Amino acid sequence: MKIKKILSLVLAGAMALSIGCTSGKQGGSAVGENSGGDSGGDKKLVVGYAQLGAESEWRTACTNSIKEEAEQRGIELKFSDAQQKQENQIKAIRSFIAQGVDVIGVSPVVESGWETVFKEVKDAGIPLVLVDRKADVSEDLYTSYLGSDFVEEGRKAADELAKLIDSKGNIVELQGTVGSSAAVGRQEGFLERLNEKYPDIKIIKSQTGDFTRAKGKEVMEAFLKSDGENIDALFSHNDDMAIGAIQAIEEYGKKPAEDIKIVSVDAVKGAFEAMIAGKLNVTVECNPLLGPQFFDVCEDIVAGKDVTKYIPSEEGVFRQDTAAQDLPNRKY
Ligand code: GZL
Repeated sequence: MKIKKILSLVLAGAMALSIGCTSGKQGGSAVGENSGGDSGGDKKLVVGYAQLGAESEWRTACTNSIKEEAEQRGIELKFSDAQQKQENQIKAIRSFIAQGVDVIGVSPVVESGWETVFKEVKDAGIPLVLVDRKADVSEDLYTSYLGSDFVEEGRKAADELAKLIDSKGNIVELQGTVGSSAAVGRQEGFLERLNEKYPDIKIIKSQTGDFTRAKGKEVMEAFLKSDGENIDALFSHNDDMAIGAIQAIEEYGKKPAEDIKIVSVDAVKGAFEAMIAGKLNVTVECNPLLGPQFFDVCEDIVAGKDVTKYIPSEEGVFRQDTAAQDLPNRKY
């Protein structure tokens, strides 16, 4: 066992050396260090954060919240952007182990494939915090999960869509990243509510747009090509894909939010701008401003305090009729 542990640390050290380092605010695609901590002074908290990518407005807001909060608290943040590739997140986590950080945070890009590396984190005696997205691992491999109830977000979206189409009609669905807890949960909640309450709403097409505007537009174009005259509404797992779909609907010659009703998730600024322009009907909030909660958990763990296993985010629903008065109050 001892040999194994030494070997895994040597391997992790080698990984750390093999990963290029970029520093500063952007994070780059490798392990970087922002200017969170100053050079001297007493031992400061050192946190490694394996972010999954920069695919959406929501993700950018989440990253900014993490970096700004670390800066404000004088925490040394080692940050990596995996560009939506799980292997890059795993490399970053191994690098954090080799650097001996105090706590590791990760937003798992997909739910599966984490058991081995999370065991390495545990063997290294480093607490692990799941942020935003969940991982399919046993609970003893992470200290805490903080993020949204994606299933509830899906339920809310179904109720909002039903109101817009009088509980009947054909809809298309733009799913998020395949295998991600956000997409899995939102689809689960949406279907559960349809089966429970809305038998006359039919999903005629459903496909992933990987949470990006470009892919959302591309998939919506395909939906319109095959079923354009038969679509009453769109459920999009995030605002970025919905904004891409809005462009596709307009280019097709229909009015978004009128001819085709649209409900999406996140409540980023772009969604409020689309609602004010009359092109989006509803967005279900999913709070990305997780920096303060995340570093509260990190500090509590290091101070030896008990932390709860699941820390849910508080979230609402925002509609077209109040978008103009809501927008000035939005923080992301
Ligand atoms: C949700 C988050 C999702 C957002 C998308 O917590 O994981 O990923 O809904 C983002 O915008 O890409």
